[in-house]
Amino acid sequence: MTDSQHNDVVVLGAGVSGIYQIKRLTDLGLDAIVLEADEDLGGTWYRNRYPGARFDSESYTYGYSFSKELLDEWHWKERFSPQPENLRYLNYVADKFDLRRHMRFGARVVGMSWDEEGRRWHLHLQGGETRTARFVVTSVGVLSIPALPEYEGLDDFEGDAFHTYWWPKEPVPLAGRRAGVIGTGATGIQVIAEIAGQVADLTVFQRRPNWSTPLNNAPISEAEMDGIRARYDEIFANCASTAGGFEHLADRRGFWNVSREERVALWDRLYETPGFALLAGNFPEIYFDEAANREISDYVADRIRRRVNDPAVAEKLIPKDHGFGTQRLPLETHYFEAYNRDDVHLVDLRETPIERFTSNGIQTSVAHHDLDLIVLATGFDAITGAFDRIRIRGTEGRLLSDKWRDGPSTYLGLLTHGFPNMLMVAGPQSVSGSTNFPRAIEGGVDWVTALLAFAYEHGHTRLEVHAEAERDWVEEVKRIHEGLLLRRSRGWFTGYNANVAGHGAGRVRYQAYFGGAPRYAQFLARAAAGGYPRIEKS
Ligand code: NA7
Repeated sequence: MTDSQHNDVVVLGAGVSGIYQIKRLTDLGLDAIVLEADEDLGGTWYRNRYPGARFDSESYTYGYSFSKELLDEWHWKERFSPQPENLRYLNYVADKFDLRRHMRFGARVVGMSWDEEGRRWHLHLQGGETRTARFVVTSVGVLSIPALPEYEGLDDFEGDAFHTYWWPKEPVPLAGRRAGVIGTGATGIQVIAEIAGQVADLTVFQRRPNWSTPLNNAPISEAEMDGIRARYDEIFANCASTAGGFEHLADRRGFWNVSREERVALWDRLYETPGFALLAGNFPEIYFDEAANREISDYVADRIRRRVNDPAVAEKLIPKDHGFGTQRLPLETHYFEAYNRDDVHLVDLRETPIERFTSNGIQTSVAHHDLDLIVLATGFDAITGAFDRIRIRGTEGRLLSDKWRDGPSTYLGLLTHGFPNMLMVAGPQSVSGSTNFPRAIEGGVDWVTALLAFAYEHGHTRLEVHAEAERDWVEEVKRIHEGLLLRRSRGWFTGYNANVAGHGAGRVRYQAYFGGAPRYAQFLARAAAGGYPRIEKS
């Protein structure tokens, strides 16, 4: 045991949000430190090194907006930048602003308990070290706890097997190998499209297909980048004005006010437009009107049929259990064409389930698939998983994981009653999980920073949100959720992952706020106005 060290603020996690949070706190002159469990910074972009990992957000909408100098210096090389470049970017930011000196790596916080008398948090690190902090800001990520499937014999497999999140730093040989991919979410779809043709043979084990539309990636030349730099103010203003935090503007003509031909003309154009165009540039009715949603779903299904040669395979790739845009939409590059290759095979796990892993492959109910490499793209214990991994004890010794057993309960995703002085950036029930991540976390970090500045200015050493304010927010989260077709979907947005105990049982966890970025920003502004009236301060 080493002696306890104290800071004004401890930030948990050095990913996209932790990096910006420490910048703002140290600019304020607070004594703040980031504790990061990994051996370096970057979070999602440090971890996810699997082939094909890249942004689905336009790169220039993903970068930080806080520094004009940074915006002027950085050249995004591709419209949707790949993982190695994204990690370089985050390192560049940390080095440019000299933030590493405020970060400690290999520092995993496993417990945190509130000391009412001392008005501080006691933090317990793996290895026995303890520290204290007046305030703790969690920036632990929404997709930072991978979920492994519970197949029999998982450990018997003697080839290489990796969850995509834990993909090794050293290159994994692909040429000449027989690969299997389990999972067809955003990650699986990126991996499959990337390694098809690189490996000798690829078998995709699909439980449920996802809707997916073309990414339409392209390089960004120097001249284009100059144009983007000149437009940054407009780009960020556009992002702030749209529900998803992207530049794509929804079509407000009214789904039923235009003819079917006009709708299809729009969709034809959006299908060829980069990024989430077909999702975010569409008629808002597709999110809540069943008939509208059916029509766009049929349109995207036809697109899939046109791209996949074998009609039986095409049908298996078309979701039948959820409509377009009601789960997180994966974006793809020649994904559907991969299935036209002789060396790519689709196994439908609903027809022929996996029975077990063997020493040299996967046994389904009808066949054994010989494999050298298995890619587990099986998703995450999303949004609340990272909180559950820390034993967080609030007032009266109550555990946060007990409070949130049936789903999180927060005020704006930023605070939770009974856990004073704990602030969450990208917390559950914020828009961070449901919109363009950096755009959302900048708003969250700025809000948290302003609250802390307010507290220090007024000499407050204890901040706790009123229970009633939290109830009101949870009601808002539920009300928005229930008005959308996504309420019936089974993706991580709504808290489902059958690999996480209790999260696949058909019970919705209101984990994210789907009211959109502008509405959320209004709530943030109102919450701060008049000196944070719904937060008890002393
Ligand atoms: P997702 O979107 O949660 O996808 C996980 C996929 O893995 C999904 O297709 C699952 O099928 C499948 N899965 C999970 N467990 C199993 C088992 N046991 N057997 C077969 N298939 C399984 O995670 P991603 O990593 O793709 O994406 C997460 C986010 O990262 C993404 O949205 C981006 O924001 C970045 P299911 O649908 O449950 O039937």
